[in-house]
Amino acid sequence: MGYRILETDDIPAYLHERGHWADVTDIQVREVSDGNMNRVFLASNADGSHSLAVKQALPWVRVAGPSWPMSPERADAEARAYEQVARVAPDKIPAIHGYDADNYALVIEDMSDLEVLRTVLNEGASYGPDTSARIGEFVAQLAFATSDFGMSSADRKALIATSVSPELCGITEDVVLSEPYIEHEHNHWLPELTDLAAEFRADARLRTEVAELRHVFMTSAQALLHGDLHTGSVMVGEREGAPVVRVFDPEFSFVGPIGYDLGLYWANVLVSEERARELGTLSDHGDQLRLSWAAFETEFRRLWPTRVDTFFDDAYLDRFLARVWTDSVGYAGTEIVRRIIGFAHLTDLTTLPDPVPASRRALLLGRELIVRREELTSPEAVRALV
Ligand code: SR1
Ligand code: MG
Repeated sequence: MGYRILETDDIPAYLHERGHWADVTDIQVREVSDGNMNRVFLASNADGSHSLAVKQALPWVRVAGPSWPMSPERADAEARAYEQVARVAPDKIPAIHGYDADNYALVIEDMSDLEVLRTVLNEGASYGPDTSARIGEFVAQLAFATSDFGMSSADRKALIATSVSPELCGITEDVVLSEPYIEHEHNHWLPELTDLAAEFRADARLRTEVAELRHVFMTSAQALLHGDLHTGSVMVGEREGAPVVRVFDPEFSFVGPIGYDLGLYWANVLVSEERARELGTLSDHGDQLRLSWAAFETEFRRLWPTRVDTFFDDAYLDRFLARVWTDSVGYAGTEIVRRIIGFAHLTDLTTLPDPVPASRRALLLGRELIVRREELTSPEAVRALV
């Protein structure tokens, strides 16, 4: 049977047919779609002993509707990415119960006992000691395993070929890495930011720096990325008394520059900090960039002796990590900017009683991160700007 868009009422029979649910008289389903792109349903039985999530890609961008068509094949990229992460960091993603390529639907672990990191932070809670370190490790483990250090050159070529994702990369090249710096119908901003939006569009230096980051995004094939690693792609909580961090939604996955994953996380951390500053709820925000970088670097260096190609020497590792750092700082800047004057905004700012001061501060920080990334060589240097 071909592709059909699933509705809430279809889920019981769907899960039964796919072998995930025995008793369809004991199932409750609700739609919990939240992100920009897809539909998500949660199914559970009456006593809560069995529950699953179904995520289906629609043939359009969910929040825009059919006027913005988008191939549902993005779900194939997501399923492939989960397969790669499951090899090296299975503890940091949800359990995957199955992928239905005909319907572009993933059946995954129900994580409704956990919370989206952005929601936790928006409510004024802290990150806790583990979250950013786990994210840094996640990026290092996925990146190392899928780089030329973790795979043979031939296997890498095959991975690059199977991970090509032109449509989703096209979204990023447009909505993140160009549209905010030109006139575009997708862009919108608070009226009080019109002066800065115009200033950014007229800033030739800024445009050239973004052009470079965009070109690196288009041409660098360092490792398989998550591709959209913002705080809405991370679930956190506790299970059996231990902290749990799960990264999900890797539909933007492709082989690209590692700094794009770290940079996206850092941008969302920095924007969340501006929200907390505005509300007077600052806690451990200021340490998260450093913690995630330290965990990334430590894990990457720990894996380095296992590299498959020892022509890459220790001095090259230092140079490589320095390049990843600089790219990350730049991509953090582009992610901040696009979330304020581009298409997709962040609830961190939009739900503030007065979003203007924090948005202005974040925009200016974003520009600094982009244009001064080569001189910002440490977490402390970035802190000094914040
Ligand atoms: C048209 S999609 C806009 C954004 O939503 C996704 O979550 C990605 O962040 C993308 O850039
Ligand atoms: Mg997403």
